[in-house]
Amino acid sequence: MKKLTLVAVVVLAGVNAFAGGSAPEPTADLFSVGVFVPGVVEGSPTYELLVAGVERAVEESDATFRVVEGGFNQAQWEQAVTSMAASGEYDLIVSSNPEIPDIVVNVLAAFPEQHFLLMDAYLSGNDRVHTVMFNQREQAFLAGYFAGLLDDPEDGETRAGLLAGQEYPIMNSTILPGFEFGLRAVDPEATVDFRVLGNWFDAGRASELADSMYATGTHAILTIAGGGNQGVIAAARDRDGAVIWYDTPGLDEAPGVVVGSTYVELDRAVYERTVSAINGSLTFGEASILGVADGYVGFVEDTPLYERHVEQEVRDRMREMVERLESGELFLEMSLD
Ligand code: RBF
Repeated sequence: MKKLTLVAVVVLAGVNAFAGGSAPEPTADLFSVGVFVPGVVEGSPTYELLVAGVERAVEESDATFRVVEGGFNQAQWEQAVTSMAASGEYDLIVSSNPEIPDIVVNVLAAFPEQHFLLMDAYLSGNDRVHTVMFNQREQAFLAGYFAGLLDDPEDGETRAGLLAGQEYPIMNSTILPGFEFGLRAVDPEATVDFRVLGNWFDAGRASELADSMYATGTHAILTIAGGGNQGVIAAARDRDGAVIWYDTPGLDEAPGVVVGSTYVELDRAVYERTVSAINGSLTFGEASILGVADGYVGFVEDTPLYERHVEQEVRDRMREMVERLESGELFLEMSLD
């Protein structure tokens, strides 16, 4: 993520807020955007995309924004969002994660005028809320298919790992099954070694878990664990394993170690919608789901590191599969819980 010029201000115990970019302090005249990050930005690809997209929208418009990090104590999030709404400071509060709609509905009961734009979330028909969900079944499927192609058929069984920061409905109903489905598209007998870190920050523990996965026959691990992702990279270096990145194009994270990456253009989606909200043209009450055929989800192919570290045959088979999704010939339905 591009580093912002940040001014730290503590607004709530355990919750950090900072004013972003070159934008001045919010004033009554300018459209004001508050970004609530359910966690911390650094180390979480999905939140890096969120802040980058809003920042770009605000920079290009006459608007201001402030980022509030909710931290890792999820029990504090509702209070933090309530405080943001109660301040009356924000024309729009932007946030991201599948659990946020429940919090927002509670906050709206007390502050019914507040408008919200929620990414990586789904809530239809609430006239204060616009949501965008990404097709994580397709995204995880691509990661799983790639993991399967990487596995050497000479090894016998096909096995790949998935490390999640925590278990949550979309992880269990969509991401894990999508990953497994992709893996089994290569080898119907393949198995997933699914592990849960229990938080979104502990790189030391993530490294231990990844180490035990690599030691027991897993060659590639898809890591969706926030700050824990760095621990997976460390274990992969020790064990000569492979890492698959998820939301941001991740091959640069550790060249030759992170060998594959899916991407989601959450930054573009939130940019477009924040601009619409500033212009007064965003439709609240609307909920969309964007996938590969819409151009918002994909697999990173267009980079020299991919060509350098992944065999031509694997790249060709990946291209064929991505094309099937892009053309709509193959579509994997996203379940919503
Ligand atoms: N993903 C992260 O990368 N970092 C986080 O701190 C984080 N916290 C989450 C907290 C909750 C309660 C839930 C449901 C999901 C969280 N995610 C987090 C996962 C995120 O929403 C998304 O599914 C993944 O980042 C994959 O796109």
